[in-house]
Amino acid sequence: MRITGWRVHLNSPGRNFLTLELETDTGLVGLGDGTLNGREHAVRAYLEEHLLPCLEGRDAFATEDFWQYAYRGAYWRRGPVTMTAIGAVDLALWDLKGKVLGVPVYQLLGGRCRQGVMAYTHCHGQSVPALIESAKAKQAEGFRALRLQCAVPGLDEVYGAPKAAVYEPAEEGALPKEEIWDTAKYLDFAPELFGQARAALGSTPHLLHDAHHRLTPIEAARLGQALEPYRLFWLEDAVTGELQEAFRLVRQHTTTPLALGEVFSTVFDIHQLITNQWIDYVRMAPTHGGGLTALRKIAALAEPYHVRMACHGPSDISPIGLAAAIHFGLATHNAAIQEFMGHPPETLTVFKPAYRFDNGYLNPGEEPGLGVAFDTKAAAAHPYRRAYLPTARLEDGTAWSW
Ligand code: EZ4
Ligand code: CO
Repeated sequence: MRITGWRVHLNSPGRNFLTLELETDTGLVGLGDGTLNGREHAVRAYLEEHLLPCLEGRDAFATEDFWQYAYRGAYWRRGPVTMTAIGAVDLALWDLKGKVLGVPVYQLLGGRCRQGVMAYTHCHGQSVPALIESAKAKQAEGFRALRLQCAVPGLDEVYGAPKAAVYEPAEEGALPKEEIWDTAKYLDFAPELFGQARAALGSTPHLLHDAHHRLTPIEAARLGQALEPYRLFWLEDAVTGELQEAFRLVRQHTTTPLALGEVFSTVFDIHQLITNQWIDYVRMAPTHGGGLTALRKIAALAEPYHVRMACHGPSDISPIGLAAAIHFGLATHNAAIQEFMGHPPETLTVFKPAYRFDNGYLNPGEEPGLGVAFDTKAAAAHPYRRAYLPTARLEDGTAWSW
């Protein structure tokens, strides 16, 4: 099976997605996800101008050789744009391998090692009672694991708790929105929030929380300690991950499990965190971490250290990327949980996934390949619209991490 051509689609069915179609001499087409929220054109250009022209005529079965060629051959290594472009091709190649062999991708990755991949979903509210109501509604849909994000008293709008009914981080508009952040207000409120939530929801559901890169290590340590009585499944992105050894300090002070890595691109962003056992969960997704080829190796490194995989799965990973994560989660022994926000109805008029959520678990389905159909005509009806993720500033105007 040889690669004969490609098409890159940048569309906005509900939100922006970058989708790769890789054509072969068999007539089969492989699908990859290259969506990098707010930076879609950078990946598109990387694919169209730099990576795809090198693939004409290559063996589409040679996933490992492709990955090594694309990574080593770039000379300029790593980074989210490069690794998302490599990931898009890698996913399309795994999709093709499954399609030509007639098996779902999870069978190529080692086969099923659990009945389904436990999903967690997003719950948010402008007040604690509203948040608890949202959590109960998600429990009624079958979710056993809930990410709780709440408005912080005294702050206008914070990450994960939008005033709008639907959480969609990227906003269309001329320039990125600026949110005002105050760590002291947040740290005072977060333990109270989880105290009330645990009391209202009982001991059964797994509760998760995302601090979204806003704390210093000592602040994260304090938060982790304060949340210990409420038995979180994890505290995510407590500190930005650029400095891996920052987590040594957090780890020394708290038994709250720690998750990190949705913005990471390669194993070199996370290897010290894994081998020092400074975190418990790796949040890298196939889409942004260089594809399934790369993620399998990270999982293999993490396994003996008791670190587990938990792929990022917001709406800004397309159903193709999410399907890859679900196949990976089903076949990887040290995969723990999968983020599952779902996608807006408009998105699902273009992408038709075979994966299903049922009674708290995700299954990828038995379609050959990744199991997602992509309707190019329907996609073309939704042209790309520039959108940005927000930014953050402290109350005195200091630029901060969003
Ligand atoms: O803010 O994907 O855990 N999930 C998250 C996401 C991110 C968005 C950014 O594009 O943190 O909601
Ligand atoms: Co996150």
